[in-house]
Amino acid sequence: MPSCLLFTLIALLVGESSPPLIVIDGRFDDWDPVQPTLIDPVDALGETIELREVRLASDGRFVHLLVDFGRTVNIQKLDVAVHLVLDVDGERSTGRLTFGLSGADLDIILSPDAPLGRDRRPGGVALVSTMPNAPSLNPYDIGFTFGPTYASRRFEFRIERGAKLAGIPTVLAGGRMQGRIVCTDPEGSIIDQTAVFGSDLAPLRIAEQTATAQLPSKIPGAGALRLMSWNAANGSLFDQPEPFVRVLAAIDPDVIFLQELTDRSSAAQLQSFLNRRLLPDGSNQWQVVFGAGGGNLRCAVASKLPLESAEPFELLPYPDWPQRSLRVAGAFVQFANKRLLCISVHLRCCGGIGSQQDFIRILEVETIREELRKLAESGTFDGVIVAGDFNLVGSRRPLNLLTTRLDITGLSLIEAEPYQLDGLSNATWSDRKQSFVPGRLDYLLFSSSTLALRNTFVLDARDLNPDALHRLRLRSDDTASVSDHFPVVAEVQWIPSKR
Ligand SMILES: [Ca+2]
Ligand SMILES: [Ca+2]
Ligand SMILES: [Ca+2]
Repeated sequence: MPSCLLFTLIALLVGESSPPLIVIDGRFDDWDPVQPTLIDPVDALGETIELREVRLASDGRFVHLLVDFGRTVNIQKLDVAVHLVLDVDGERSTGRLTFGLSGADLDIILSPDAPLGRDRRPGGVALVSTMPNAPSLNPYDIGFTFGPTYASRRFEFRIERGAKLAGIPTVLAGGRMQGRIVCTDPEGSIIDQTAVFGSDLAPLRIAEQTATAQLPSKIPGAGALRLMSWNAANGSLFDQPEPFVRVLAAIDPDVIFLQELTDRSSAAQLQSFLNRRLLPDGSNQWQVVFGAGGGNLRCAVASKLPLESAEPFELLPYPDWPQRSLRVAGAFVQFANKRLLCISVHLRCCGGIGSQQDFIRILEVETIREELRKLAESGTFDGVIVAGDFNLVGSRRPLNLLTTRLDITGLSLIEAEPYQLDGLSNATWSDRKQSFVPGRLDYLLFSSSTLALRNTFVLDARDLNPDALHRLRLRSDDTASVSDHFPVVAEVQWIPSKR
């Protein structure tokens, strides 16, 4: 056999046996090996959405789509609706003709229209059966998720294969599917639509779905610092303490950045809680800085290392809005003979790109940046961590302002890129009772000139294998049951200064 033919055969075999590993993280380099399924023409001039390129990739567990929407948008916050119409079994005999796709079984609606009688669009994602009088469905039932969570022109989507839903063939379980993407305005008129596309699917492999991950062990010694940021779900830390305590004990952080404590709590209460629950020897090492501002939602920084309040972040009013203050807390942590400035933040919730809420997030970040600049000029610290709930559901600008555009001499922040321990996504938020699907809201930024990032991950305890859960005395629903956010963990070390 000529060697070139042999190589072609090997390449074909390798290509077939190992579909590309698509990770839902809002980065698209994993799609490089995947050819476009179709390219839709530029034919929706002046509209919110201009459907362009679609790619599709399947593996034994998932079907993934990469869609170019032609404009920078938040796909759960559109003023039009996008229908991902699916014939989940590639059979015309099941389902029914929907938006010109015969045999369609499911319609995944991004930014669904307002319910009858209301004018407000709920936002998020709806999953609808094409069959009449079908029971209502939840997009979490088909593991539907996408990235990025912030505004983008392209989005990657994931659908889990094998879901059994009433009245619908088992979702994407066979060797073939068809789909069509259709965009409609509030009157139901079609703004843009792709051609019908079909695809053969990789063989289904969903037999063994047990979690396999370990919790990364802590770097030993006093030279590394383990940080953890967690949105405590409107004070449920104190209302439902057991799962929180088990998670805190398992992660064993040296510094905790908390958000969504309430104005009914205090530094003394949190300090006593951590010492009593995490240090049964009565050694009282935990100290707490509790944000004085932020109305009824408060941030805090806690550490077992020497801690003092970073005064400018105690109460940080909005510029030109002095009666309201940011949800923030800041503390200097003494670590390996240096001072680390730790800032816990909770930016304004909700609102897509260009919304008032997005404007407020940008204003909040500019305010924090200005205080950082002033502190950096006075030279009272050696490194910075900014961590918390950025609520990045509009533009990416709040993050950009603290990272690439941080124009402070000697101080540049970069984002840690933690993934869930199953390696499948970087989502930090999930709540099937809401209309929004899992996404990344939480970020941890560090000053890269003085700090080295050694390890970072998002903990969804459902990813841990049974042995790890047992050893850590964790339950698999401990993170998901107490908060809609997952803890974000990172370990840092000082970079030795060159002399
Ligand atoms: Ca990706
Ligand atoms: Ca188009
Ligand atoms: Ca069908």
